[in-house]
Amino acid sequence: MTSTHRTGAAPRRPIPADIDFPDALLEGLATEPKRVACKYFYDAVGANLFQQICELPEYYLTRTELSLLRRHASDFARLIGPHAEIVEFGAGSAETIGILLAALDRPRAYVPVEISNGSLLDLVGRIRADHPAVDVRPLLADFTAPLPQTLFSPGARRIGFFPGSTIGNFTRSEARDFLAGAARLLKGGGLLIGVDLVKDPAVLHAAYNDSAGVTAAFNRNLLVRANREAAANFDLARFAHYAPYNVEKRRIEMYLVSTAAQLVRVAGRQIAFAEGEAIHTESSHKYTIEDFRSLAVQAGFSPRAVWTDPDRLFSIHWLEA
Ligand code: AVJ
Repeated sequence: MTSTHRTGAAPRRPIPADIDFPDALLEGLATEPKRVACKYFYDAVGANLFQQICELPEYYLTRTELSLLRRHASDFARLIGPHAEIVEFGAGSAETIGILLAALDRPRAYVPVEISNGSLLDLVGRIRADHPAVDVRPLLADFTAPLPQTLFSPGARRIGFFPGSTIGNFTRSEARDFLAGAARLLKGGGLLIGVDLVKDPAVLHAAYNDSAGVTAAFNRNLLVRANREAAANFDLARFAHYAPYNVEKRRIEMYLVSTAAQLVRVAGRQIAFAEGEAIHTESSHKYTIEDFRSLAVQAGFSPRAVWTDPDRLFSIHWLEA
């Protein structure tokens, strides 16, 4: 429901993740090394598994961010000011945005930008019920595409909200590009963003290799989804969840590793896997506070306040645009 904003480019309607999955899957499996974009994790089952991940004892991200949001809500309200219009990049949880909306002084509008129709409708229903005074304007779009300035009412204070360390799914240069676009969109306002921090690799490793196996199920659900939606016949028992921490790139990398030489049918094609060959399914980059602030400067923001927990697990940054 939005069009791109690049001058000279023809307006393009975003393709919901639900529709282009089989094509994207085939394309990713034809590349070397094989990969599938992490946005395809979030079908209904995957969204539910992610909820379960957020409640795992090892997965500190969500719980630490929620406690930071609660603890510092009045700081955010003071910095953001009255009558703000909030655009959220990706439809997060109603609980997370709810903390912010409840703390703000008469927020005028809330614009969740999300590519999955189901998640968007869910979120919108809950926010309209809980915050009847806020004008909720959902946008079914890929938040990585340039968003139109007309998202906001003329003269409104523009605030971006990007929680959950979703920015970690971008490489550093993709993150810089995304932030540069956000800085242009939010000019005169700012961005409140949650960023996971570099820490003891053992803590990071445990967060993506939980003992209950929920993250493994979340990763393998991509294959379940392929079997259902892309006429595939992946044998789940022959793909291992592998999620090491890459120290040099400061990121968790998730893979599905073929434990045997095998042929898999996907949308009418035969895809060959060598024994030990992997599909790269996600990267989750970690930052130091200084590192992230300098990235924000490169993108054209002025980093102001930053909040972190006593164990320095997670950070929330206020960047002025
Ligand atoms: C939602 C992208 C922040 O990278 O930690 C959780 C997704 N992947 N466990 C993350 C995820 C495996 C999560 N983000």
